[in-house]
Amino acid sequence: MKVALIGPKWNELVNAYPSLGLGYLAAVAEQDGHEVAIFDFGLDPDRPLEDEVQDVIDFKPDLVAFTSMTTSYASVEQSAAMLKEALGVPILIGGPHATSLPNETLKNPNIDYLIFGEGEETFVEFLRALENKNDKWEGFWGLWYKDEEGRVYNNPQRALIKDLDALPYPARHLFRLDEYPLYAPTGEQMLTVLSSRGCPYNCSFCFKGIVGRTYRQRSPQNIADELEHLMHTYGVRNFYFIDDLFTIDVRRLDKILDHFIERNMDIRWQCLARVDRVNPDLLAKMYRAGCREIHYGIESGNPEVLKRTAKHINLDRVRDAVTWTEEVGIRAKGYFILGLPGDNEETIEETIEFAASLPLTEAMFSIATPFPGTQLWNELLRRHPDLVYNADFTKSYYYNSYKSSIAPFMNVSDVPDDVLARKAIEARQRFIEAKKRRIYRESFGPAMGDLLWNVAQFTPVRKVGSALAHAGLFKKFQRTKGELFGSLSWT
Ligand code: B12
Ligand code: SF4
Repeated sequence: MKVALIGPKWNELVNAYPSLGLGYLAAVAEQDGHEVAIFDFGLDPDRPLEDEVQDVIDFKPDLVAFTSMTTSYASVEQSAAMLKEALGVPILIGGPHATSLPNETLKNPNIDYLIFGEGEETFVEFLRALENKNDKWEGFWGLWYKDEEGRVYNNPQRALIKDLDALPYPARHLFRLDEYPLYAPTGEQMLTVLSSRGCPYNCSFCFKGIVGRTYRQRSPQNIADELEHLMHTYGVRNFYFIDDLFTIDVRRLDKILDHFIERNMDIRWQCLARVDRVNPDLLAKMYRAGCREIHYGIESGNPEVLKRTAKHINLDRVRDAVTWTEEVGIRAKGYFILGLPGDNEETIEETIEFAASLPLTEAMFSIATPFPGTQLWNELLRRHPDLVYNADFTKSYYYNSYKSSIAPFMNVSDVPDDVLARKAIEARQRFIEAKKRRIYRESFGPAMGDLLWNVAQFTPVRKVGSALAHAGLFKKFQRTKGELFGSLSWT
């Protein structure tokens, strides 16, 4: 069968990395003998949807299959209507949005089938069944479908995949890999990798419906083999582990690091981690194995608000983890959420101050958005029982450019919308200022650092200082100037 897998558009934002979900689905379908093409409409936000759709029509697929997050679902609806009219073939959907709102999704007349949760096994069986003209879908685990009157039927949910090593590597050859704007700080290309699935925690803002709470992991050998394969195939040596929890199983991680070190893999990588799942020894070894950046979910600087996220971390541990990370030479990036339940102007101020006080290389401030299927969504429903899902979630993107105006979407805090939007922009500016000031203090000592910082607030003075620093006149300053100009210690 000819299968078109589609990643939808995401407003005016670029899909910065290929969907590994689509990559895994394509890989298992190819392994089963199907001809697969991946169309990532989100790679070029400015390209008209009509042109994207025409590419799919020209491919002449027997099946069109969409992935979708809630933020990009409105674009799926548009594309599905165009493709149904032009091709008349079955249309299937899977991914976080379909799994969080399956009934609502299947109400769309152009969407015929829905695969719930983790997709590989159901997808392969579905393709086989479709090819064999089987249309008895009752008892087909993981599949939702409709009858001719449009009534929706659901089958039992399929169990999570146990042996992740048994999956083929994602079919990266089907993406236009060179065009994704994902780079290491050195400007070199970076690829994403998934070494585990699932997370046992249940934070209030996080959607857990796909990979679930059971932590499943690939073997260290299998992960190191994939990286070597990527190095040889694409000439890439920078990697981003997008696992929810890369560091949760310290024994497994230790073995992964051994592979990287013993195989002499000249790689650089970054990962996501919880602050309570790192320690100084582990971080030092991670550095030796090529780790150069860790992203921590810190969420709030107010203990009560943080507690309500059910993240189960505390501010002391945050400070320790970030400090240890920076001390071993790994860049630390912090993710913060403004406008959580319990947030008021004071607690938001605490979050901004806390972020500014940490030795982070980077900080990202998002505005809380209650996605369907999360605890935040349930909290919103409790407050507004009549609330219905509204495809306007498209507008909820908060990877704000900080230039365009941002508006909170379904605000769950006690802070007015306009204040929240203003604070999100202000938070980033204040973080950057605080970081620069910290570097002055570290380079010249507290008193001299403060003095120079104050003087440097005058633009002409700052320009001269910058030029002198570049010329190597301030030896101590030279040591850290990379950080001021954004290129710290990746090599
Ligand atoms: C990497 C990532 C991103 C990347 C996207 C890369 C990409 N192109 O996919 C970036 C950074 C751009 C991103 C952005 C956002 N993300 Co994000 N992201 C992730 C993350 C961490 C990993 C995704 C992944 O690769 N998972 C592993 C693969 C194997 O799983 P999968 O993609 O879900 O695919 C499997 C199944 O869903 C299913 N499936 C998926 N598609 C299809 C299609 C068919 C036809 C079938 C049969 C099956 C199927 O089968 C796949 C294989 O098992 C997940 C968290 C997570 N644990 O998944 C969040 C997650 C997907 N993101 C989320 C959110 C909220 C966002 C943002 C809204 C955040 C924001 N700040 O704006 C944006 C929206 C982007 C958009 N395009 O609309 C939520 C989604 C919630 C929702 N209801 O939509 C998640 C689940 C995080 C969470 N736990 O809450 N994200
Ligand atoms: S935010 Fe992170 S730790 Fe919390 S449930 Fe989601 S993946 Fe797990």
